[in-house]
Amino acid sequence: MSNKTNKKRTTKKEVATPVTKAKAASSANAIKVEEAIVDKLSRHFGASFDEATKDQVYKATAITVKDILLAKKREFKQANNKSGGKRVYYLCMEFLVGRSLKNNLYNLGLTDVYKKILAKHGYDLEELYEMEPDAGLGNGGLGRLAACFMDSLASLNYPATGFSILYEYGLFRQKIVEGWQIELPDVWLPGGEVWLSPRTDKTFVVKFGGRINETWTDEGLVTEQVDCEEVEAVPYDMMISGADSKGVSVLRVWRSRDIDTFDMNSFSRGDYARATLGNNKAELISKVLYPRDSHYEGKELRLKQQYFLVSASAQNIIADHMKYYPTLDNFADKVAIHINDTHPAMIVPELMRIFMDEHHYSWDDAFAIITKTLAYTNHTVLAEALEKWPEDMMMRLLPRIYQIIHELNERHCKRIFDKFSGDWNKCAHMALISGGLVHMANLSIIGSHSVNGVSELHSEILKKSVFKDFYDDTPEKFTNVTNGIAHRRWLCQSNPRLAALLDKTIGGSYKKNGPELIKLLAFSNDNAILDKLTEIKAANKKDFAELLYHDSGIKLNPDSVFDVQVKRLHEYKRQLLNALQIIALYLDLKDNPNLDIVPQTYLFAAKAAPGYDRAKSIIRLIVDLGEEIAKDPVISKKLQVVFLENYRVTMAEQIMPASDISEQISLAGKEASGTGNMKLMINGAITLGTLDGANVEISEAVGKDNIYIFGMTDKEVEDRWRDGYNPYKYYEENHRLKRAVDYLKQGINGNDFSDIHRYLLVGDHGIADPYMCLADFGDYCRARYEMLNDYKNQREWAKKSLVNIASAGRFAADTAIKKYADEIWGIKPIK
Ligand code: 26Q
Repeated sequence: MSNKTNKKRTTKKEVATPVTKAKAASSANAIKVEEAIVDKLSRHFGASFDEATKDQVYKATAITVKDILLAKKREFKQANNKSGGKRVYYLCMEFLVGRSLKNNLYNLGLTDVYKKILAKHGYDLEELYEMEPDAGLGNGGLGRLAACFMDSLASLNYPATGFSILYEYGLFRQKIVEGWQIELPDVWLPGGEVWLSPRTDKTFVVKFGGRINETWTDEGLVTEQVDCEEVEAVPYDMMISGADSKGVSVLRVWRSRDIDTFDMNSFSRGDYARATLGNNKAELISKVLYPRDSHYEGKELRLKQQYFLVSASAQNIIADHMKYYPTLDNFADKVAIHINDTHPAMIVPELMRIFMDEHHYSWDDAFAIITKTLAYTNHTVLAEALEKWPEDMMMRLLPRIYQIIHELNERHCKRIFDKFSGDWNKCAHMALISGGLVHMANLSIIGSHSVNGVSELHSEILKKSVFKDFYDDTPEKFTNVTNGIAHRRWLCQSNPRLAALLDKTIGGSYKKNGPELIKLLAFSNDNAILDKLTEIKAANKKDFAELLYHDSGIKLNPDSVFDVQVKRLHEYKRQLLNALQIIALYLDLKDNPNLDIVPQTYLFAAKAAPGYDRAKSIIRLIVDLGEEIAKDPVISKKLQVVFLENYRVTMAEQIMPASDISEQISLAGKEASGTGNMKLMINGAITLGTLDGANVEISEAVGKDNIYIFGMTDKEVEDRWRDGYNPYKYYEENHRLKRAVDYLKQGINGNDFSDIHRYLLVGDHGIADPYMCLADFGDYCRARYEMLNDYKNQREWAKKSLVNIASAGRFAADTAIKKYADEIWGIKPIK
């Protein structure tokens, strides 16, 4: 900018206009920010910009952003206090936050300010982003959903706190060695800690084990837990800014600490090792995230983690309430608490304990208030994922919680028995305790006023089958809230080229109002825009190919179609079905290398739970298949299969914008919702999928010409089971399928996969082909064939892509959050 313009800007007349005011504010901002970074560098690292390392500059920058967030949060909290409104507390064992610097700068509208200042000192902001490790405090969909919700809550100005655990190690880092997944610890704190503010003044004590003492005093019955292990819960706050809003969400994560860190007796005896032993025991609770999803495992430490989260959070919520009100009578008017999946279900008995033992409420009064406060979301229908904890473990570890659950069960079973005239079957299904196990989903339902699934289909399945008896009992509790994604992160930040095109065509209002993306439909016959979409996708694919080459030396052909299946590895998600289809194509090409096909690149990324052998051998199959194909100089020009190591939020942000085909091929009725399907859709990928989870709603939104649906419906799946499923029949009937399955036995890349062959045809420790890959194979190939044929017409393809982008607005997390706020939590935005 010339001096002349600068001078002009300072004339009296112009200073008064809003535009120049904003500019002046922004340069004042810039000066403040620059000073702040210099100050942080000096105070934290004793360095100047010139002397500091890149890591130090990242940290100093992050700390200045944290300071801005703190100030913003303080103002937001004051406004909330003034309004006396209700607040939501979102309890979840997982928050898969990913990186924070880019998201917070974007949401604060400060990206350009920081970019300029850092450039002035020779730093590229994009490069600084790369210094930040992902906060991987979650397994997958559940944890990422919680993180997206924090973003929306802040952006819509809802007062919200997320509660979780500060795992020292997040989800393991995945390495692939000779086709096998190896798990390495995820050490994220050294770079991630800058986002956490310790609140050592706000600790709570969580009790495990011991005995329950009941004594009658003048004030009535006093219940105490004695001879128990006491663990201190220390809160750390992570702030998440809303976009273009006053709101900041607080994610409060608890770290466990031994109260008695030092054993003086041992020390005096000279046993120094034993003197500090206690330390490690309590700290174990927040040491590591359990890497299992979709499969429950009754490990004692996990139960301790769950109660640790629940108890610290419940005490915190009640203490906060009592700071402002003299009573808990109005608790449900001021507080909404969300149970995200059953993992925090012990909040029900924990609140009962605090209400009765500490605030002397009667059972009935406590229960009435608590159920009005709590709401529960279910995220799975898989039987093996439903949590059931051994009764004796709970009795020993959490004696008071067990007593309360026992009493809840007695009262609940009696009521059901009376209501359904002695129907024992119903009682057995709905009991909180049966067969020596505590059923956490049943506990969550009876403790909540609202129960929801995460897609329309899933919520229907809950009512019709998984929770049918509860639905018959209290139909008014059941509802649906379809999942959503933080579209500002998954579209605006990860795909800046597409965001710029949208800004130009439909304006920027979709950022605050996702459904406005629908305005893009007006351009569906505009060839210039369609060509631009094709160009953007090509540029994104090229970027991704370069990044991958730089990071791992793998070369992709950006002119091929990028077919993407990225998600956790699970049998029900059917990565194996995709692999079988690739094998069939590979064998076709071996027969006829001149086959006229669109060149195809299959990109897989998935972590398998460490003990999940079947999932691990499917990874190995995909890796070996990729290597085998790569050895063939002719076929590899048309077909490439790549398994990307260590899938995580940051990788997802890079891959979504570069995808053409979105594989959403779970067996119908198994995927609760899926959210990767939404992220791919909003980036213009077209879904190849079954009528499962939110795919059903995606299909309704885009119309049948803009999605490729195949396979059985959930109803057909049920019928097929009932009639007796026989995978052998499909194997015999479909020549390509038979060849592909038999090829597993022949050896791929020198490795034998007859275990998978057996699994599909005769059943390896169980029924054959339990997720019906063989039944859906034929229709999958049919849909894929049509899809690839349509891909050849790039204009038509771009049009489908445009319709997908335009229709993705209803899957913005903001939409889901508004529904939770209005219909479930009863909270209002702060003015
Ligand atoms: C339970 C007990 C012990 C140890 C671990 C667990 C555990 C941990 C994580 C059980 C399940 C999970 C995660 C489940 C999950 O991510 N579910 C996904 O949730 C998404 C958000 O609603 C949906 O989109 C997916 O369909 C669903 O699979």
